Amino acid sequence: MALADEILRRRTFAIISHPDAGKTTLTEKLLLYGGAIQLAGSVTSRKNQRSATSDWMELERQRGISVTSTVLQFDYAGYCLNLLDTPGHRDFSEDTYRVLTAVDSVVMVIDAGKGIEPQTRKLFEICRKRGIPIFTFMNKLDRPTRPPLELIDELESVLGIQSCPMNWPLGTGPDFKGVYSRHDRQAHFFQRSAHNASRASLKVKDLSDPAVRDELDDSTFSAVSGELELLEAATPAFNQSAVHHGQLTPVFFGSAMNNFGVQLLLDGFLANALPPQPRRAAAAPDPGERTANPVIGELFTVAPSDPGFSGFVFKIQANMDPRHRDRIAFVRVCSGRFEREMSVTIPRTGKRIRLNSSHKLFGRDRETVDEAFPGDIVGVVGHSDLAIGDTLTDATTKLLEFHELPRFAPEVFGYLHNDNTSQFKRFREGLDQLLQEGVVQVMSVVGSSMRVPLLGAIGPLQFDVVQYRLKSEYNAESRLELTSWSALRWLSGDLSLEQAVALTLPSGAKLVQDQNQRLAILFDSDWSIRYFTQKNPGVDLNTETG
Ligand SMILES: Nc1nc2c(ncn2[C@@H]2O[C@H](COP(=O)(O)OP(=O)(O)OP(=O)(O)O)[C@@H](O)[C@H]2O)c(=O)[nH]1
Ligand SMILES: [Mg+2]
Repeated sequence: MALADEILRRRTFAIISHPDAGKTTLTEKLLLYGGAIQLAGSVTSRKNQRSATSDWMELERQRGISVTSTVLQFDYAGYCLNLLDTPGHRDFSEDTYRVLTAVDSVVMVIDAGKGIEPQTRKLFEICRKRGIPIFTFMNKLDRPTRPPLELIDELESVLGIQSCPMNWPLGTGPDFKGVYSRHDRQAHFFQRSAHNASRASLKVKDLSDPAVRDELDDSTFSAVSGELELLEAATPAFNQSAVHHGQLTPVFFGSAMNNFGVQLLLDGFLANALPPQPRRAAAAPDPGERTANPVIGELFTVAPSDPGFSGFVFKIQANMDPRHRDRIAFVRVCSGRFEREMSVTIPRTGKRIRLNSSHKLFGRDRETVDEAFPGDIVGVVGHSDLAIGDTLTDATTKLLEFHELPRFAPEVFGYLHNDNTSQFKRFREGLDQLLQEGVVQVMSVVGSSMRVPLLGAIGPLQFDVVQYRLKSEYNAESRLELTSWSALRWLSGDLSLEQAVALTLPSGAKLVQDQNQRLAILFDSDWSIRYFTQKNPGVDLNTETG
């Protein structure tokens, strides 16, 4: 197939939301349609020990939450989908943000019983900044929900995005009878299937059909009719271009757990989502001439159809498969054709490496891939010099870099002790790996001779993951000593170490250097940050670093 055709059939998207809205459950059901898994695993069912394909990590299975994002690639109806299930918990949001740099659209899941929750709002804002098209799935219609019109209204009043309901619920909770598709005026009736695990069968009718009328009690019928009338008058007409620009979100209702409304979502998504999009890049400086601000010159556009290969690493994960115990760099292909054994340059180091082990990913499973195309996420194994944020280019592509991945300021800090010195080597090796994955950040206090690593995280669950993985993957015990610092602010790159040491710090604040030697200050309160700003006018404090 020609490069252009391969690009056209790709759809790369993430599923995002507040914790527990049903992302992993929806992911499982979407896989069913691709025939990618025989029987979708139920996230909570312990009875038959079937577990979700995308929550592969032991810790995720134990706690029933997603800790890390997962890539699943599968074919459906002639399309090649790269689906990324993300963790909803705020503590893992950096991983989710990185995923958002690698996709072309998102499906935002909302628990219809709760409406828009804080983490959904935050993730939505990131998507909006990036202009990513957003599709909305109102989930858990099998349970009592907020009034559907209120849910729609909230999209506009809380998120500020216009919405177009593609279908509409016929009752909710115990009275949930199905959904009505507005564009083709068809009713899809809800039927629970055995174990909620196989395809729910659908009967399709017309809403004016007496057969529909008979399914609904009087009050549901009149409520739905009224709501539909109101929608016609009050919501904008469907406009694909507005969807593509992230200004209008198509809304689908259903129940992921019961596999209801999932196919309508998938088909509506495929009919309206964009294929891989062009990306912005900058010329790469010589490795020896890098400064704190690596972006040089004007940004330019890299189109997927550009013949030269380019891509970037947005995630690193080790030990996904206990049988291999290796490290996978997740590469989003941006342009050209990716080939299994190709040689690529890493502009950050100037090094050329030959890729000898490249995989298509499906949760923790992998399969050797011979070629891949823009939009694909490829797992590259066995190159310890690849870091998160690295660009890869082939010899025919001019040296360029994608500057997609900022680091966020950690908000909890702790010293991680290794009390058992006989385990030190394993402890260090494990910690170095987790740092490369960006699970936590490490910093050192300027002028201190303390050897115990000082770690920073967005939230305390990240520390749990570090300690759990050190134990389970590296057999190293650790002890966390939390500190009272609660904020880190990076200083601007042009400040020298001498100048930074001379700054007036409030008591309790400390000057540190992060793993890239960038200077930052740790504070223990907002008050302390304000005090610093007053005492050091003209010194910028940054919550993100490039
Ligand atoms: N009643 C009902 N429960 C659902 C539905 N979809 C998901 N759930 C339940 O909601 C809970 C959370 O589901 P997950 O799919 O793990 O949620 P998640 O969004 O992936 O959560 P995190 O990854 O931890 O952010 C589980 O107990 C699911 O069984 C649904 O349609 N109806
Ligand atoms: Mg999940």
